[in-house]
Amino acid sequence: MLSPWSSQEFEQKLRAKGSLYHIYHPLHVAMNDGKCSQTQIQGWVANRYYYQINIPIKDAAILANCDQPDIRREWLQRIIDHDGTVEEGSGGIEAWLRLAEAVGLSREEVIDQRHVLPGVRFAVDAYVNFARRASWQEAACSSLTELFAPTIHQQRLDTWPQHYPWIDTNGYQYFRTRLSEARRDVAHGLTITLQHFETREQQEQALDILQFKLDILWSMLDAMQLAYVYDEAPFHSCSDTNLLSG
Ligand code: AHQ
Repeated sequence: MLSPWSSQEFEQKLRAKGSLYHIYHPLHVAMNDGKCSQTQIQGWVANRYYYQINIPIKDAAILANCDQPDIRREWLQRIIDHDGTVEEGSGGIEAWLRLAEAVGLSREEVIDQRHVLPGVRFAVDAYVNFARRASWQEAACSSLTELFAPTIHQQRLDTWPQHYPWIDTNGYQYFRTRLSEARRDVAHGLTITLQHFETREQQEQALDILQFKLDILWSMLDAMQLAYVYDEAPFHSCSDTNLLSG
């Protein structure tokens, strides 16, 4: 029977998963090296919209599973961060639509999800469905990929303006806002995780949950890489005649 890691060791193991974060995915590397075309940036923004609109749904699933008012009170802020308040144009989803317009997409073509790739949809839906059936503590643990998120948001703010001067800088508000929101969210998610997963077996399960979420983020970019970099979107190799033969 293996003894549990200390809190410090457990946190270190969680942070070490950062080596597998999607900041190292070739599409993100190309993006931050200025190697992406406008179409590739637009594809990423339109597909990530599906992730953004599902975060509040995921967080609402966590609230629904959580029986502790003090945890719910704090977790509720995440939904407000994305859905905004009655104030016109507030919230992360609105900010993401401003990013969409800043890269040359229309609100309509993003909101109607016409560009969302099957692989992106499946990965995001897997995250929401996990949060629905897992315990609220397990779902809180899965949000800890945000341990690594401030770096990726900062990297976009540091590199995109000079690489992509055609992007209206008003679109970057989302990344700026997430710098502080992610840090606040992570502090809460980490406290829950370090306290809940006590035995060594539970701590190992927490690492597996974090790996599951890293897989989700990586798989989303794999679908986009195939479609927008290799020009091999789903069904690209099917000929129209296949459809005619019925
Ligand atoms: O914009 C992001 C965001 O609002 C969230 C919520 C959080 C969660 O609950 O899983 N994760 C997350 C992430 C956001 N942006 C991603 C990016 O690369 O811009 C990173 C992603 C994450 O690391 O999980």
